[in-house]
Amino acid sequence: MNGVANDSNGQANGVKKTSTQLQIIDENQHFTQELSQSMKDEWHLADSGFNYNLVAVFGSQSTGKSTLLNRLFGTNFDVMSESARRQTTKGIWMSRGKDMNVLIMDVEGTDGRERGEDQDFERKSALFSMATSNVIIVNLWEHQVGLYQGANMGLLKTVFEVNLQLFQAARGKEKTLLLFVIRDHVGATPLANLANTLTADLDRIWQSVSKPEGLENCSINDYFDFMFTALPHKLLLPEKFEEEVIKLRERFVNQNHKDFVFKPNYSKRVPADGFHVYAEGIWDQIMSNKDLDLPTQQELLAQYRCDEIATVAFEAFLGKIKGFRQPIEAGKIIEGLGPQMEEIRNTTIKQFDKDASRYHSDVYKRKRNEILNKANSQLHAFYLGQLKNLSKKAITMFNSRIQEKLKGEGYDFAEVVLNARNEVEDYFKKNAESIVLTETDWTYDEEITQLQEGIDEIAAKSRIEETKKMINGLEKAFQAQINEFVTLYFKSPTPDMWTKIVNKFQEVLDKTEQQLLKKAKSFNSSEEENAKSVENLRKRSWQQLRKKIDDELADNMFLLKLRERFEEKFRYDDEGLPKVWKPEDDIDAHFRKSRDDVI
Ligand SMILES: Nc1nc2c(ncn2[C@@H]2O[C@H](COP(=O)(O)OP(=O)(O)OP(=O)(O)O)[C@@H](O)[C@H]2O)c(=O)[nH]1
Ligand SMILES: [Mg+2]
Repeated sequence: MNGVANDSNGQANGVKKTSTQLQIIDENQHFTQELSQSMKDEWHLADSGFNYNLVAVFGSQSTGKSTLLNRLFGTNFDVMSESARRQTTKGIWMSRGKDMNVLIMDVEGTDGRERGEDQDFERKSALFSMATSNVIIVNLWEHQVGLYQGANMGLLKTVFEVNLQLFQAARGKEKTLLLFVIRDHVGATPLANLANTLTADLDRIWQSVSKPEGLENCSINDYFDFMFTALPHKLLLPEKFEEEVIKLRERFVNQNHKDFVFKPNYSKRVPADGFHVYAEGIWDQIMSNKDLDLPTQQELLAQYRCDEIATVAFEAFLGKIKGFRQPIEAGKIIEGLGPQMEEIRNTTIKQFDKDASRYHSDVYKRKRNEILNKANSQLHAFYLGQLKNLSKKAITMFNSRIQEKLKGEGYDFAEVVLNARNEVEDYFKKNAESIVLTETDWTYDEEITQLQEGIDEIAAKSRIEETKKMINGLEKAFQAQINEFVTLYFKSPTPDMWTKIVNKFQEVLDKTEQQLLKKAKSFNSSEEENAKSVENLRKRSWQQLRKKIDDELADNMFLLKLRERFEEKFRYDDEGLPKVWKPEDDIDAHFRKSRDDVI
């Protein structure tokens, strides 16, 4: 009954697995969806990078393959019960060797399928095993050795052909180890002789394999290394069998063993965290009957995995930079933004490198560039935002610096502006430089130019205002002086009064002009500007003088003055004492005289 068998295999959703082994390819040639999870949670190999190996077993049906694997690696693959005597292993099973970073594949025995079904699955499983395994155990009975036409030989021919297809380009560089395990070795024929017979057969099979163009003369040793070993009958000599198995196990676990099986050039260079993707990709390719070449497969795997790794790293990156947006948009300047961005970006790249650097190096480098550029472009927005805020701050600083300095007296405008400009430009440059990340071509030349333009604008405005203020001050002082001397001259007019007024006016104007030119120097005013200022000053001072004189000569004012003078003459005597009128005085005559004097 199926139900019983399924229960013992822990079947769920059509996938057969127990806690430690997984049927990665089932009888219907479907690939499991659980490999990734098993790699992680059951076998704990997903993080082991290149530090794992893969062994597959080939051989005829019911030759004790599963039994051997279980003894060698401490696995729990199903074995045929003595009483049932029927095919046990279907499809391909996988498990992790006990206490070792080794994945074991128990492959369905050859000749297991009905006649007429051809060697379809045999070829497919051989392709799959060759593309993934470092070591292939070829399991055969002693009595099968030398049977050149035997079932095993057909399998080996398939293995060779398939291998040529896969590793053409890697000739001599990447190899696979074929470890022949001769079972039920009686001992009458020494192992060395059996090995020789097998080697001769292998050569003959190799000759019969049709080689691709250009590889007609290639040697079997370009692609394979061979090892031969023999085991006694497990049932008849159980202790001896166990002893030999323990010895054989050493070759898989002891790196210092002279026959240690896992040489570096047997590795298929698939990082453990990408194994499930790679294996499934290979199987898909085999199923769709497409030409399978490993370099392409490795590149595809690298693209897929590097993208996956990049996505995870980039999501973490986005989470970490989220906090920058709000303050920058609000116009704030983030302290230490440069080092913070650098740190976040480097952590992201490191996270990516950790897993992705094991993959196909061109793909990895390309993807690394991609994620670096993506990260940089995200950060660039913050860079520009911070520059903008820095520039605003620099302008504010400039403004308040000059306002502060211009409050006092006796400043040199040009010097005030220059000092403030240097200070804020230094401030901007220092802070801008601190947010330029390594491995970017970020610049802030344009921003500096804009800042300088902003400063120029403020300085120009301020210069105009300050010049105006300075000229106003001079004019006020000038006006005060005019008022003073004109009033004075008008109080006691004399015939040369007008000449005196004009002279005095010229004298004060000359002095004021000199003051103006002296002060204009600190405003960096041009000759043209100075000429214009002087002209204006002259024009306005004339106007002021005119106005003052007009005021003095205004009707009421003038009459008042005349009356004052008349009264002085008429009512007071020559000593300035009030006149005492006597009856004989000619008041009329006195009145006329006083009036004429005044007019
Ligand atoms: N003669 C002999 N029989 C063995 C040996 N090891 C195991 N057997 C028996 O051979 C039978 C098949 O063992 P399995 O380990 O299931 O063989 P298999 O090659 O995995 O079989 P399939 O998966 O069906 O192809 C079992 O009954 C074992 O007890 C051995 O060294 N010599
Ligand atoms: Mg089996």
